[in-house]
Amino acid sequence: MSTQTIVVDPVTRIEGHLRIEAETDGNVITRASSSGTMVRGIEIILRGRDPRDAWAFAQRICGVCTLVHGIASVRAVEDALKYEIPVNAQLIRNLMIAAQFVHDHVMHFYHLHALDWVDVVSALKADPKATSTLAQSISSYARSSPGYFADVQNRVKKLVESGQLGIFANAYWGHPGYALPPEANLMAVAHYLDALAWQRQVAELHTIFGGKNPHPNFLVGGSPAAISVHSGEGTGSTAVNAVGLQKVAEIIEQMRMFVDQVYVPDTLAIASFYKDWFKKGCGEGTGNFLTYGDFPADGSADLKTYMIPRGAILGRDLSRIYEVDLTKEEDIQEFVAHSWYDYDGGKVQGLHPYRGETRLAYSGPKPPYENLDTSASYSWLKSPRWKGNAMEVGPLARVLMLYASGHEPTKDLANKALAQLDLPLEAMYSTMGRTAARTLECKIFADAMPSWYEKLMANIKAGDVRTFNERLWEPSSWPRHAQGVGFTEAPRGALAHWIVIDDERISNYQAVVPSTWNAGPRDAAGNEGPYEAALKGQSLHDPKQPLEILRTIHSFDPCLACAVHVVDPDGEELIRVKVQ
Ligand code: NFE
Ligand code: MG
Repeated sequence: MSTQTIVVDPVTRIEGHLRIEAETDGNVITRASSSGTMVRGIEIILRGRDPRDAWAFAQRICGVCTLVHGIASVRAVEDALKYEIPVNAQLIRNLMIAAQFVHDHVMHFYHLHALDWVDVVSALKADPKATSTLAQSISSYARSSPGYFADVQNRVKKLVESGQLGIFANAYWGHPGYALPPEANLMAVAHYLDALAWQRQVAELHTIFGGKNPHPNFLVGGSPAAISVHSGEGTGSTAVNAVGLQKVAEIIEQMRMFVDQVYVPDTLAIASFYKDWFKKGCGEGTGNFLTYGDFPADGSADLKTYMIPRGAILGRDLSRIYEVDLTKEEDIQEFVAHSWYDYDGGKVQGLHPYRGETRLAYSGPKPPYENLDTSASYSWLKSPRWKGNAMEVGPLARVLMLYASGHEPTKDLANKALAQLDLPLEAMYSTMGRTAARTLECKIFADAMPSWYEKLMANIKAGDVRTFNERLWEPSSWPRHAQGVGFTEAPRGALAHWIVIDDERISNYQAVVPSTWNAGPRDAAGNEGPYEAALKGQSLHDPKQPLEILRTIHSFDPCLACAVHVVDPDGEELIRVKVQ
């Protein structure tokens, strides 16, 4: 058998810069390596600042998961300063986080992942009338007439004839791995375009509660906009009024309509043509899953009230959920054995984020180069581990955690979807399982939004319009030293920020991000990260057109902008904090 190394660099239709190297024996991947090739410098500028401002900087880590770093940041400060928030603020945060999920997941499916499964060029061969019949057989979505699909087809035809494919450029069109009939391809392309318009409208939910999107505003201790149902619309009023609240209800309905009538049926339809991608050996990661939890039922910090539970699953064993403690020194650690960093105590140890160090040690190849030296360091990502295990975070982890903990809506939806596709639960441990889990949780979170909205409205009607806790807003009342962790479930998985505050200022700040968990390199013990594990054993139809690599990597929805750490170009130590 011939061996070779396939390089995909940059992986496109993601956020940030990712390189995949896959060593193959014949057409089968025997060893894969995931490398974050970009550096950023946000965490460092947080040092010395007022902790109440941290969210505004941290949020700029990424423009895709546009609010999650803001949420993690304000929660970290609130945890450090023992700062409770009013129930209305929690409900508003739930709505904003859920809106981020729905927006982000739909965009990922259509705009970043769909073209791995949908052949745009084949859509030109579709019969618009047959496409309409197909669309109407799977959904009641209004935009499904033959004329509508003929219109879309003409638009795509013009693009292809112009030779400038624009948003559809650069894919392996015509690859035999594409299995959809032309009509299904045309339907999906139409929904790709619809999703573009839809996402622009629904992003407005963030602007109502947070002033803008991307990067809505936040506030340590609550929600930034006051609620005043009687305040007027337009200039001079920054409060959320009755018109804004009514708009929120409409957006929730718009979100649910698109998820129910477009995203869910499209996922099921596409998945039914790609059942091979549910099989063992097709994209399973490490078999270990981690969630931090999110969506508190009320203002309390009691994890038992959270809709998404916290926990760890090891080795696919859903009968046992391990407890996860974000503050325990030995539980969550980041390793740098194969990262372009060093630690004060050497490269082999792991450090808990409260003691995290970010210290450049670049000894990689200088461009132009052929290959990474994967026996040494090969990524700007660290390798986070939970009790030494490489954990997958994200939609699949959450759906399994909800399923394993007996969440009825999840069990019901998952069982129905699997029955429709005639697949066992084990099929979820795969590339298509991960993609289907994203759709499934999107529906679960969208469906939960009306109950949070109704609670908020009931509080307002009962006269409780409190959105902010003013206690502790005076820094002189803070303890001299405090530390805390703020966590959330971001679209790509468990996210936490750890903050250390000394004398009213930030003395250390560490973010361990979902894509770092999933895309990180091997650790000191040689354990692969989830991307690396997921690619191993995959066979490629044509190593020159590694569509299969894109399918599996995209199923994780990579965001390398989030995942990389901070460097100082002079190689100086940037952050060192001693635990008390
Ligand atoms: Ni930049 Fe992010 C999400 C975070 S990624 S997209 O979701 O946090 O790892
Ligand atoms: Mg970090």
